[in-house]
Amino acid sequence: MLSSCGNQNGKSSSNSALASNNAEKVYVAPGEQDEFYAFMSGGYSGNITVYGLPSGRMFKEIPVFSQFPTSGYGYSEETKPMLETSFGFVPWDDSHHPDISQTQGELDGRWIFINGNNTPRIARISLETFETEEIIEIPNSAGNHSSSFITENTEYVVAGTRFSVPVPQRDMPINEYKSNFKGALSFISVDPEHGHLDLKFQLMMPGFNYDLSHPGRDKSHGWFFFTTYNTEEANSLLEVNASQNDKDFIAAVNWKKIEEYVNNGGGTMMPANYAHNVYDESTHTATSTMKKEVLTVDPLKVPGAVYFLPTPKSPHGCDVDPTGQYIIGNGKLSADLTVHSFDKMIAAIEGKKFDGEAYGIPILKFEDILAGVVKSGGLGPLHTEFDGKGNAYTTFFISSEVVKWKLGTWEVIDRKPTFYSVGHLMIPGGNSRKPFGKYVVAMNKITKDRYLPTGPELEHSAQLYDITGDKMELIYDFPTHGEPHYAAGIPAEILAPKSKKIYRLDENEHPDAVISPDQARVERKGNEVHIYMSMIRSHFTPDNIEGVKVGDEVYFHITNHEQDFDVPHGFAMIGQNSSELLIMPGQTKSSVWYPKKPGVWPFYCTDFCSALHQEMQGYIRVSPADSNIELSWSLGE
Ligand code: K7E
Ligand code: CUA
Repeated sequence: MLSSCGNQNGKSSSNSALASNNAEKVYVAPGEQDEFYAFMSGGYSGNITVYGLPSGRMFKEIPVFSQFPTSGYGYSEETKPMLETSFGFVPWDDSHHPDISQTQGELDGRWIFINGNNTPRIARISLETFETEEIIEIPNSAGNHSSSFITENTEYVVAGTRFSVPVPQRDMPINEYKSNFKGALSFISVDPEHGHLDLKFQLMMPGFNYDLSHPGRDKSHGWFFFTTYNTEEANSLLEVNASQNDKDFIAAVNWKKIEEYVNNGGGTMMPANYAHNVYDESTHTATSTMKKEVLTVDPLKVPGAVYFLPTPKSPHGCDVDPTGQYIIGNGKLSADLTVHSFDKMIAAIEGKKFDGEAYGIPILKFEDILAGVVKSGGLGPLHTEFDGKGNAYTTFFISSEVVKWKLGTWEVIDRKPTFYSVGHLMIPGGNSRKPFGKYVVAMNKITKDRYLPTGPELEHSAQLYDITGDKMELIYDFPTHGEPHYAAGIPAEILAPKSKKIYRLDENEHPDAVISPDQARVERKGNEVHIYMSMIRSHFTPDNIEGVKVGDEVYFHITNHEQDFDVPHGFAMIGQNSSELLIMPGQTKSSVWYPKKPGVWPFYCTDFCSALHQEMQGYIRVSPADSNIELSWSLGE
């Protein structure tokens, strides 16, 4: 018996990465810190989770598109506007692709962006506070999947529609899809100082499915590349009908050219309706505005701006190497990887060597632009990342492996199994000019026997490989939350020093803040009762309130007076149809409560904040609707 140490799956230690030097590679001793942050998309959790590498320890879940009772995000009065859309309040989304802001093609660590795939949105998250600061809805889109990827100076965050739709939306027969639906590619400008988002223009492309995208960089900066599938424009049974064409396209978009066209007054303003939600850090409050128009661009009006690169076969990932020379299309129904050459693409465009057109957009000749083919021997290639040392790493979903190959020679150098069915992979900085090629994280769709069973559903599994040598070494497995699709990693030394520790009370501009305890008060305006409260270890001011009546609408506005790092307080009220509030030092948050029954009802702090945390509590007396008990409040009386 070789497997003698209780391993029920009969795996020997050799394929379980138990070599002691591998254990040392992921061991971050107590009190030590990780070398990298990894931001994992949450998929159907709608959020982002933050991990350390190499330890695989989870540090935080950042709420983005989903209500999050742990902090009160999306429940507090201040953050509810973040989740407003043209469809009303949408407290959930499906987030796939985080991307960290860049300056000159290198990670600058100011913001991270992520897409909402379902109700098309793009979010910007501060990497100082790890809070979602802005969400913009994307009109004329559906299945916002080829998003959110940024250009190399964070000029734009780019979003492409996976599902083409009627533009403008209208009631029409589904089977008239072909040549009537449109695919919008949206370019959202990012204010260089504050990061504010503005939908600058939408390119109205033929009605294909725009699956993934990546920016050109360095020499190809100014271009953006989008994979397409369903160039057949099928509207039913796509698994068959969208797999007819031998080749689909990568759309190459010269956004600099379109920007110039738009800056010179080009494009057509079109009525639209989409939400733009902005969180203000000094008032700790978000506002939601509905935008009423969007600038659209017809690609045929800007000659030389858009070309199609034929790419076999229903490509998924669309990745650009750190030099900007190679554009890799991962045909998910193909065994080989297709690599296009940027230089050859430019030469073919200049030589006007076209192979026909689609809806007026020139198609380049496959042979003219091909840099090479990677004969991988794998099945189901999805996504590629780069180590900055001339190597690329591609995931294969069907054959469950990561394949390492060499840019330029296209030879396969190494392949390692993943357990199981890998989607994206991530090398910190792997989507920039300067990757940090020490680790690759494979994000797997299926977990099966990797962890103790937890009923029918297991958390997805990430696997960490050391890529410093010629051969990849699997060194660790760790569970992830939701369904990470893509992730973004960054050296800790870029982010950790600027991480915010407290909100300064003297900078708190929340209109309902209580800056000193003597401002604490309770006010009645008709049937609205506003409780302006402060909190500090270990009491609320006030903690006894009387004169509230059944039928009132009670607003708590609570300011945390702590000015020490990592001392939040929580607030929870019995029977409140909302979550707690977790309030950071110096911050103000509000929530609403509808008292339904007469009685004396307690509230308390939810975060164990001091030895006397259990004493941090109070009472509200609720009287019948017709009571004439005066409003009063007190502390220590
Ligand atoms: Cu391949 Cu949404 Cu980027 Cu999942 S996507 S894996
Ligand atoms: Cu404040 Cu517990």
